[in-house]
Amino acid sequence: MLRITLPKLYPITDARLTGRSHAEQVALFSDGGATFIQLREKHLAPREFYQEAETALRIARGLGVRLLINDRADIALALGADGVHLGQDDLPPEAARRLLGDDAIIGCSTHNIEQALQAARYPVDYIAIGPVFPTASKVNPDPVVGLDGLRRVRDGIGQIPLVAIGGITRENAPDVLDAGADAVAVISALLDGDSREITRRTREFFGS
Ligand code: TZP
Ligand code: MG
Repeated sequence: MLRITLPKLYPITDARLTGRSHAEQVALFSDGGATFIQLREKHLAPREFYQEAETALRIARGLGVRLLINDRADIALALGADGVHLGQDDLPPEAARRLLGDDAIIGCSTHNIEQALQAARYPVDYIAIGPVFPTASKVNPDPVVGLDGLRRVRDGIGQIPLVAIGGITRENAPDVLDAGADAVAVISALLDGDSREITRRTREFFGS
């Protein structure tokens, strides 16, 4: 496992929301200052996602961006991506660690304190908790955990980097960071408007 320091903003791609390729979204997020990005694709067949991710990874490498693949440790391994973000129904983190090795970044998505405490016993580099607030970007989201739930997770998992996700905006991000998140993962608050707008929204999360 790596000891990673997460940047405060962790943008996630969504091709349906924007109609833009994952590669283009990576370039726009990077223009806005992002250095750590997740490719999230819930609709394409694995082969098509693999091909899109290959292009996106080439762009990311040229920009000095670390790129994680949502759900698919196999695609992360085949591409040599920086890591994988695993949900509760994906490969167990120990199995993904065996596949990807010690240098890969493995994140684990959790939706309540019990899952977060369990994830803290796995070989993961960060834990994500959410939805912190209501979200429209996920099908059948779990109940919102709120800032109190986030604080409980922060207190429970020790030093493991914590990513908050779900309904996070530029306006509520400071409260989320105050509640103990090391980073905020964001989809819809970034992927709104034309390409200049996406870059501007990304930059604004960094406070400039
Ligand atoms: N997991 C929990 S909430 C969520 C995921 C993937 C969606 C976050 O998207 P948004 O648009 O930033 O609320
Ligand atoms: Mg998943």
